[in-house]
Amino acid sequence: MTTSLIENPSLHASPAAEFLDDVLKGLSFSSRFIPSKYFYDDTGSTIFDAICELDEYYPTRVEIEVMNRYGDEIASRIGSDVRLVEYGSGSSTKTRILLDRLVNPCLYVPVDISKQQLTRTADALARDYPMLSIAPVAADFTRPFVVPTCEYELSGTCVYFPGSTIGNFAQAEAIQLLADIAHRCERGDGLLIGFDLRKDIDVLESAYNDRAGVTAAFNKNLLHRMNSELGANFDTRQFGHHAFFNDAAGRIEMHLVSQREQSVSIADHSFRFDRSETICTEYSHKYSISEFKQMTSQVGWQCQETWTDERDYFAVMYLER
Ligand code: AVJ
Repeated sequence: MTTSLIENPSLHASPAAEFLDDVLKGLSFSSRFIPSKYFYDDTGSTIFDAICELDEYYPTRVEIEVMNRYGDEIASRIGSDVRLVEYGSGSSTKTRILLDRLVNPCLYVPVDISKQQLTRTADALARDYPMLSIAPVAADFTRPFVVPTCEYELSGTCVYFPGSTIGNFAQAEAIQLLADIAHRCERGDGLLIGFDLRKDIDVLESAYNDRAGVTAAFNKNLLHRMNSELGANFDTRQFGHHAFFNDAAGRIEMHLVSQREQSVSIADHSFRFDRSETICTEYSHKYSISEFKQMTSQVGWQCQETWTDERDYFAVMYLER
């Protein structure tokens, strides 16, 4: 049973104005930067689903493998009669592994910035889990939002944050977000989080520079989006895709690289790009388990258990408030 989609004040009154604001600000910085949340318009979400099918892009596949292998253990750690709140629910593929194993979850709250995908996913889940109460929330989870409650007694809340999306935040922002989540939780509530682990640089860089160029299309979709939604005049052929591992910062960085000297106008602003000047469009931090334990314990989370795949490529960690 699904309640109608809740639109949260955390979503800017006009997403377009916020998009324009963030782009004008981001392109005015000396090291130009556009937040990766703007990848996920409908086209971007579809391209991302294609990325998850790529041989080189292992995170999604490996996380699903870990969830399938240890799903029963994980579900029993979470316990029965919980409210499951999922950040950045996307297509909820992994959620089904949990929902198949959780005992009497009393409410599932998918939270996502993409309303279309949220509605599609909630409807599909409602069909497949007719006994489950679903309350989808369209919100930017980096901002305060209201979490729906359920009509009957629940044993607690488990926040589910898969997909290494935590890796897209600069470390200070990631710590702040984990603190905000803790702040919204009661003592004893849980956090089940998936994060990508540090590994051989070649494996990492191949995952973000796939041979078929799908990640490049994902990255360049941002230029198309700025042209269509903000009236910009990016010549998309004059920007290339580049992703590399910044060892010192412990993260993959994705950039759009200007192929020649050029100017781009957006609204009544004009931005000059030198040849090989870049726009950073995404960070994807890679952590060790000890680093992540240390980071989460700083803001009120205590690690209870961690599950990884045989090659220690990806970790799923359960923590309690
Ligand atoms: C799912 C958002 C975590 O950073 O690995 C995939 C997004 N970017 N390929 C990631 C992404 C390039 C992905 N996240």
